[in-house]
Amino acid sequence: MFDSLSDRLDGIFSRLRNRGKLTERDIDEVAREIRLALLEADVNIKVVKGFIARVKERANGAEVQKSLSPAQQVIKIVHEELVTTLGGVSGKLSMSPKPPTVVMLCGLQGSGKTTASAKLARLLKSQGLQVLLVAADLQRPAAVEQLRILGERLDVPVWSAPDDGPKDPVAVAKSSLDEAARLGKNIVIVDTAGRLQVDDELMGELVRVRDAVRPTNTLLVVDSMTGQEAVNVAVTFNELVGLDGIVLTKIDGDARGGAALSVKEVVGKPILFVGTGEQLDDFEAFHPDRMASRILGMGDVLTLIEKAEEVFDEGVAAKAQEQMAKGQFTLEDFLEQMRQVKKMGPVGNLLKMLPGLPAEMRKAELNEGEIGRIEAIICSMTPAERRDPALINGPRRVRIAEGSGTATSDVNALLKQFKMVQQMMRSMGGGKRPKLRGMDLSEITGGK
Ligand SMILES: Nc1nc2c(ncn2[C@@H]2O[C@H](COP(=O)(O)OP(=O)(O)OP(=O)(O)O)[C@@H](O)[C@H]2O)c(=O)[nH]1
Ligand SMILES: [Mg+2]
Repeated sequence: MFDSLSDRLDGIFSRLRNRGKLTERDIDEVAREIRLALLEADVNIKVVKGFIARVKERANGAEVQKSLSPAQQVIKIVHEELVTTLGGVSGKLSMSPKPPTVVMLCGLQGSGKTTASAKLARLLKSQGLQVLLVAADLQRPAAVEQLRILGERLDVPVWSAPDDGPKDPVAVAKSSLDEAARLGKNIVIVDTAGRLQVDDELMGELVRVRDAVRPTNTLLVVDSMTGQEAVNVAVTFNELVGLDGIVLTKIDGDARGGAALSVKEVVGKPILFVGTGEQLDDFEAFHPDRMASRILGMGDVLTLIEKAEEVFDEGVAAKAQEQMAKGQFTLEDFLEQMRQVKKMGPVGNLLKMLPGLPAEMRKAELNEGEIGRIEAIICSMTPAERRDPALINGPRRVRIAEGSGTATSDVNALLKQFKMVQQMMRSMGGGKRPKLRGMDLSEITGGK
């Protein structure tokens, strides 16, 4: 996700790391490189200009902290400005004081509206809400069926036009409110038709559907792969239909980041959710601070923990969090987590969020087989070795490799990887704050 931007920034910052004090010229140079990186990521030019001006001003300014190295200061500033650019604070769905809360999803054809409707239904249902899905896309013949299938998988009812009746999306939308009342649903999610181009007919229909259901939240679904163009679309939709927020989809692909980084500033509406894959649970509330950390390649411990908690044994998760905070994360905990992660199915997404993973590793898709290998290696260690990997000298490495049917280089790689994760966790858990929540960047980079 946003890999090329991450790599560029990583390169810029790693060159900075070896520097002592930064002169104004150094800062100019860094600013120029960041500017290029953002432009290449297809970020809106105005957004880039404002961003760079703020970074430069702050980096040259008086807010120099003695506790941070010059590179850390710049990274901290860039991180904070990224957070601001991404929207500052995490947005939320508005809940109607008088249920049902209606969420209408609109957007261009293929942007991911139907998928996002179902994913949102799943998320809200998992939070204990009673959801009704509404198939108000009567343009594409298979659209209703697509939503019906998704609803069935989620065990969420889908309201649609009668098979033999008139195909009127406004009527479907309107009657869905009665159906929600009848079924006692407190959330209504309306999936609407898309078009290839923003056209008057679509907008007219959308406005009529909107007026029929009076949404508590009108969300625009934006394909992040379309880059800055997506932002222009958002401006038009906002003018014509009125938006409350954005759902950014397909950020798991090789999107460059332009849409994510431009949309809040250009349209003035926050990103509320992101689609991170094709599966129904590949969907998250959007947190600007976490996204900024991910772009800067700092991993995303919070999302990882949150996601893990959905699936993890609560006991195991609580223990891991406690261990991390105390800086006592051992290979045994690592193994336990691996096993939990394995339970979660496709793991590439999750592992990429682990902090401290070098860029190349974040990119590598870890598959079940690799996890199996890691598991075999850890299982071939004695309990003492798992608790204290420093014990694992050359001969022990050979023994472990033999025991697990792997190569010594695999064992070495795992130990190195674990050590980095452990160091990262230590530097976050250290200090006075026992909790991971509320950490700031200086705590992440401070240990380095
Ligand atoms: N990788 C990935 N694919 C996604 C994501 N969201 C949607 N898709 C895929 O994008 C394609 C289009 O998704 P839909 O939900 O049908 O899009 P839509 O906006 O409803 O399309 P129309 O109704 O035809 O306008 C499907 O193949 C989805 O599986 C995502 O977050 N990541
Ligand atoms: Mg659709």
